[in-house]
Amino acid sequence: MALRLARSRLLTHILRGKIEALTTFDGVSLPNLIPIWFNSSPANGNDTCRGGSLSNTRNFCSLPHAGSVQANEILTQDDKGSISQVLDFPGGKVAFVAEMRFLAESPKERISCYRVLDDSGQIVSGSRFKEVGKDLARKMYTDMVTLQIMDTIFYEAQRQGRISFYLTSFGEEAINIASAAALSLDDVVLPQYREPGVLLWRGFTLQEFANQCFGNTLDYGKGRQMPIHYGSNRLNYFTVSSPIATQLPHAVGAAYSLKMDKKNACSITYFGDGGTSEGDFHAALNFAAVLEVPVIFFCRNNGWAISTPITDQFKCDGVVIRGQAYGIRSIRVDGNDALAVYSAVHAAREMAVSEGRPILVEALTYRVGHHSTSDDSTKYRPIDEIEHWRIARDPISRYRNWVEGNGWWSDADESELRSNVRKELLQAIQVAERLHKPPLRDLFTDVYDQVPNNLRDQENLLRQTIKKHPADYPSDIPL
Ligand SMILES: Cc1ncc(C[n+]2csc(CCOP(=O)(O)OP(=O)(O)O)c2C)c(N)n1
Ligand SMILES: [Mg+2]
Repeated sequence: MALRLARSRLLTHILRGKIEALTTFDGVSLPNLIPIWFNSSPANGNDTCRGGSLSNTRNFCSLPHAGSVQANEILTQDDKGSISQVLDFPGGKVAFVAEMRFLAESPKERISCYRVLDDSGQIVSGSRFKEVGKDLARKMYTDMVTLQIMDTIFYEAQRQGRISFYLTSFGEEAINIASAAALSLDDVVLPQYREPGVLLWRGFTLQEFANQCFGNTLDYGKGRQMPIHYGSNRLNYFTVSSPIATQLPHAVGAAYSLKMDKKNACSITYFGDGGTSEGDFHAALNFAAVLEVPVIFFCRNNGWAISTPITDQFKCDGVVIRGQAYGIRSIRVDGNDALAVYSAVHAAREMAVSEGRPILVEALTYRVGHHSTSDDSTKYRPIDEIEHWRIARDPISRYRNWVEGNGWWSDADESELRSNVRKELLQAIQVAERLHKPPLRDLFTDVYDQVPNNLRDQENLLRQTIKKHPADYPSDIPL
């Protein structure tokens, strides 16, 4: 290959005069002027073209022989007038260099993190952000507190054995509410499971949350999902996906459909740091970049995937850096700063919708609660670490300081809000608990238009078993 390059350099010098007359040097390539062979020998007819995705690129892979990759080398002239060699390669020109240079495994400095509010809730001087007026600010604060109270009470209800499972968003209230506030209702949400605040923001009532957690007749999923697997057609919110990262490719598909229908909307998908270890994360980012679809990938990097810390999960600088690798515009943001999250998602949405492009947002935060009610996180992480984030980095009190500083919130507002939400939620739980469960038959419907024989057989078997052991059958599920 070195020989071929040297020979082609000689050739280019000979042809320089002619080339300069023909080349505009402003990005116009000269496809067939100075072809060179590189990469592999054309002699081996069995070789396949490297990189299947390139095989349909004309002039690049010399099909049907597919023995080598043919590239076109052209001349260009830099600002100082010296001649350098560049390769006109699909995706843009690549400069040749004499020096053998490996890309470093990581940049010298970690990618910085955008924030608007400092730890005490003061605006950081020089910060640029999207203005939040009084009504919006109060609603954001109200919903952050509501989410926290909802988590506390449902968590207790699980501990009392009234619901089977629960999962809190403690510490991630700003991510939930501020990102939701920056979206439009037409935007399609594909959540993981730690984002009920997005649904709350969109108008899901405490009664609707309670109906789902208790799996009663008013639960939209008809009691067939575990608690916290909320979903709402009305609010453009896909049902929560617990198999990690499956929602990411779905979000790309949803965005592609929005693009084809020329809708003024995007899709947004939420996922944790753990989700980035799934193949679906990589496939989704790549598809989104190549298809140029309006999707926001919102990663809640909360440091832990159940008991796996991020240091056991990836070696690179978090998640944001991977956006660039896939050709996606990306930002890292302080996930405990509601104003920063709001501004970043607002800007991300603008770009996604108006330019038809994917955006990756990595929010740095911390999962203050246990992973779920099936977990005890003190077994694998220091209590000091949890307490530091719970107290010193709490997103709600930080944001409250800012809202209060503007004169938009008071102690009286605070106690009224807390007592109202508590009352409303306890009432919702009582109602939800008293309602019947969906009938047994619902277990077998809604997947197929006609219930197939194998499911009918299962239903019959179940009914026979219940007849044999009536005492073991829960009395609140109608037969
Ligand atoms: C495909 C798959 N693998 C494993 C699990 C078990 N699992 C449930 S939650 C979870 C951790 C996910 O962590 P992360 O994505 O960081 O979200 P977080 O819980 O921190 O919000 C795992 C491994 C699963 N649900 N699905
Ligand atoms: Mg996590």
